[in-house]
Amino acid sequence: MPSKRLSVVVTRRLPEAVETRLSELFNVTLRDDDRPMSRAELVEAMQTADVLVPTITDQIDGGLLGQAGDQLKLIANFGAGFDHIDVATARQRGILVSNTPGVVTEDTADMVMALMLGVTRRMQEGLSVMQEGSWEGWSPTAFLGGRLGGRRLGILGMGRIGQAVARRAAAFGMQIHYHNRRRLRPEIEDSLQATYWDSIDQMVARMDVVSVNCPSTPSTYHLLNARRLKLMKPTAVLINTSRGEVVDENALSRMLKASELAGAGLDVYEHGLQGNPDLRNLPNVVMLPHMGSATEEGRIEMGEKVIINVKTFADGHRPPDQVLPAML
Ligand code: 8YV
Repeated sequence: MPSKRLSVVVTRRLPEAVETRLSELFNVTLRDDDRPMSRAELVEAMQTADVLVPTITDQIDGGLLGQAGDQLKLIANFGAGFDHIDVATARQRGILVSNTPGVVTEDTADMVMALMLGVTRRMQEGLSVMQEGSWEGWSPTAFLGGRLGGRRLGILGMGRIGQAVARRAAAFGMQIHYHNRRRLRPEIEDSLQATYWDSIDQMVARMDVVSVNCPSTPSTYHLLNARRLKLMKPTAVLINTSRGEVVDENALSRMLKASELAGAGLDVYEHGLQGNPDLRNLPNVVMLPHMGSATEEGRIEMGEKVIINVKTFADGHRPPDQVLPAML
């Protein structure tokens, strides 16, 4: 006799193909609209579902996990980062957590390059002039930016995304430097022609562009704090496509306003959905609404990863992308 189909609650609208396949395989509850679930809705979901499929917009903290029903056995996150889930508490309660690594790598790295070019080639200013209709025509000295080729790029966090950024930046002629918790194996370092810095302080002080590509964990909170940001060259540019919490956003915005940093390209924010209002009107800042991994292909692949994780679990095995508290 076939065993009971797992009950799966998905907290946001997902691409249609993903929702269809989930519905074929499991007893799925999908959203009618795409607004994030309220806390009360999340509690209800966690009291009824065997598997919860949340996204970054759901804060799955200890308080919420404490209200989960005994039937909840897997949180299969739709996304690579899992800093919004209290994985340690989930583990204590016997709830597995999985994520979708790998599928956001190339798209996020593309966006890092887009932001780097956006800032160094002054695209924000160019766009504004065209949108306002105030362009006065070509001039030999108008909108002069800087060339990426020859600049030193310091990558903070040399995991999958950091390495994908390094490959792209090398093709633009940049010199690749990095800091990572663990130094890369020599053959990978060689293939990326990347120079390792043990000291973040020393690295950031010498870079023309710094790209944040590490996850948000208790140990990376404000990794770029006011003191470290001040070590950067006034001509340097900061790119953050990781998590807002890694950078002290107030300190960054003060420095950008005071021209103590040349510019920033930001896809993620420490303070709220709209981003820091102080940053919004600065011409040397390119701000995007967390679009780094937002491609049709990437979202489908994320969904496929979620399906594999849930199906493998339903078949009695550990999900291939299970995450553990020790990974933080
Ligand atoms: C996703 C991300 O869009 O995967 C991640 O960790 O930051 C994003 O690019 C988001 O998390 C989906 O939940």
